[in-house]
Amino acid sequence: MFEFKIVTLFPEIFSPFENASLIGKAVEKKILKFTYINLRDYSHDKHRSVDDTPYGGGAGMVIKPAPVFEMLEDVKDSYKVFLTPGGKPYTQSDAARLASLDKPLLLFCGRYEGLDERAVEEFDEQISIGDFVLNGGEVAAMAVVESVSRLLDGVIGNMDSVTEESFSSGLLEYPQYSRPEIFNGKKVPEILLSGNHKLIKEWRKGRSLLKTRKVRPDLFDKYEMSDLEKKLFEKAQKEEKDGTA
Ligand code: 6GU
Repeated sequence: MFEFKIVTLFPEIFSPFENASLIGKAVEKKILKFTYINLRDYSHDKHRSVDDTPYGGGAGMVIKPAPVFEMLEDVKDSYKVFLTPGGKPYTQSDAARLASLDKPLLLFCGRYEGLDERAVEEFDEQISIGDFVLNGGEVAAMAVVESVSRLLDGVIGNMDSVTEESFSSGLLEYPQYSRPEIFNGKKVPEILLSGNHKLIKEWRKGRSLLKTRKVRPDLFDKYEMSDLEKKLFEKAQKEEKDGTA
């Protein structure tokens, strides 16, 4: 059983997420477990406050170190992640690494303008889910939970769909089609109807490379193409140019 310990001032945000779809089923099957920790339970003043104004001035409020240190005393068994836009950009390989942890994964959702640096230093790592700012770490925590969960045995029916998808290969996924064969005058690429699995696989690789270069040149530049892949990429480029794609 994989356990997520979520530290948040808003545990109610997670309830529909935890109960719906594949995550909900995985909880029922006891593959996943969620524990919620409300930082306010570690505040001792009458207003249950966990934040204060920043030293040096400036806008907003900062989460104080004391409740965080006290909370961390209760979760010494966990791998501790602080979710913050100031963290390291999260990738699929981080998801794979976290999914192989042999201890609970604690996700600390920041709120306000930040967290006292002395508390930040207590975490094993800091993660950001992208170059934009959220009001708090809760939505980021859900992104981490979902990306980690689906790599655990038994959460997703067909593990092939995990290994074939975008990023596990370093490329974006090829385009997919389903019935009908012609929709709004647009036809499904002929090759996909051929039943020739080798050619289909090659066509998909070509499209995958083409899409990655167009949408994510950063990923494309990092990817090392084999000789066959170079040919498939050139073929896809030509087909696109000729309008036979
Ligand atoms: Cl992890 N937290 C917040 N508040 N904003 C973010 C983020 C995290 N990742 C991207 N933006």
